[in-house]
Amino acid sequence: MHKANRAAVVGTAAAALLVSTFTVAASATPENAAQHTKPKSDVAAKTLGALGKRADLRIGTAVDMSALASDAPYRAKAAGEFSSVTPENVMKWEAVEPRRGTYDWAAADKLVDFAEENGQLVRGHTLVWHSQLPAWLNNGDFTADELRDILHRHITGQVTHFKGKIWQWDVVNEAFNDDGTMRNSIWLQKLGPGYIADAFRWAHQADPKAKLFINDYNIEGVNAKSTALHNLVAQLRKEHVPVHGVGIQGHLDVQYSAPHDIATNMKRFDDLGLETAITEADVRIPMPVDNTKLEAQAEAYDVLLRGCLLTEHCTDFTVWGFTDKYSWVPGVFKGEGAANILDENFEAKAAYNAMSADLALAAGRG
Ligand code: 9MR
Repeated sequence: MHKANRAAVVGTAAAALLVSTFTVAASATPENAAQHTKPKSDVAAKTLGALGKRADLRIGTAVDMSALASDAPYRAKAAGEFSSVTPENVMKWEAVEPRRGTYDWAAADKLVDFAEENGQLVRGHTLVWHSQLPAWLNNGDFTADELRDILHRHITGQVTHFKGKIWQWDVVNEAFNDDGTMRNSIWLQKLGPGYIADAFRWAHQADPKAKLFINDYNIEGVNAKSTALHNLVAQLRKEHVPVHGVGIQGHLDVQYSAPHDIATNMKRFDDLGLETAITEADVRIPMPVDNTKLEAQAEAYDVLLRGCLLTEHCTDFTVWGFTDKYSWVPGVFKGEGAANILDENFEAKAAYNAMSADLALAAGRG
């Protein structure tokens, strides 16, 4: 189906779904709330990945490599449910170059092989970030020239190692503060804002076919941060810097309202000729979980997915882990958790069913 048709269809269908979700959330007893989210059996039989393909959309997950190695049901779901994967941690700089000049690609290569075995595409995550840098780099006290050379070699080395195997790279991650100013990272401090254009140029030289993304959180709706990012990518495009896409992470919390203007925001990037993707969706819940919170969570996933389906060049929707059994959330947000679409026993939650229903509506027409 042409994606413009997909958007028109989803606009109507998802709006109806959203209204019914609101109605249920407002008036429901736990029993009928659960009933509402039961998908029709033909939809339940299909994986998110399969439904997504019919809507011209890859549905991905971040993968935790220790869980993949030790937990057979986890491995089966990761292999069967999704059509793309992102390494949650193993392609980060501290993992791939723990000592200066000593590279360790083993874990990342394992994920790339896993994806190939299962017919999945890979999102590379991430080349330039302020976090999860190796200690030798953080403590190195390098001059600007040295640091520029180190960054150049890192990007060239990593992108070359995976050349031809990575669909989309998160080249630059989390470069902005929420107020729209640039994050005062080691890169900005020592290299100035030009490090972003350099990073894209170097990545493109190393693998001209990979799609190159800039990725961030709290940019789902129209706000100071997403506007600053929009201004930056518009400028980069004008200068013919090879930036191809914008990744919207999508880390939400049921305590805050879902970003209902996400489609308006994503369209701004689409209008610049860029691809977009939801790259790290999860929706955390203040514990304990109850059905009202699960419905609110389903609605937030629905808003994110609908934003993507309504945007012509939104190419993929990735959840940041798929089961509550493994998640970064409880370790970082005290008293919160259950942020994923399957529970700890890999059972579908309302959020999974909402995604499934959205994709079925988008896929079934046109
Ligand atoms: O999920 C990742 C977690 O296991 C790591 O400890 C953490 C370290 O900062 O990074 C998490 O993933 C982050 C991602 O790479 C970038 N966006 C925010 C994600 C959640 O913190």
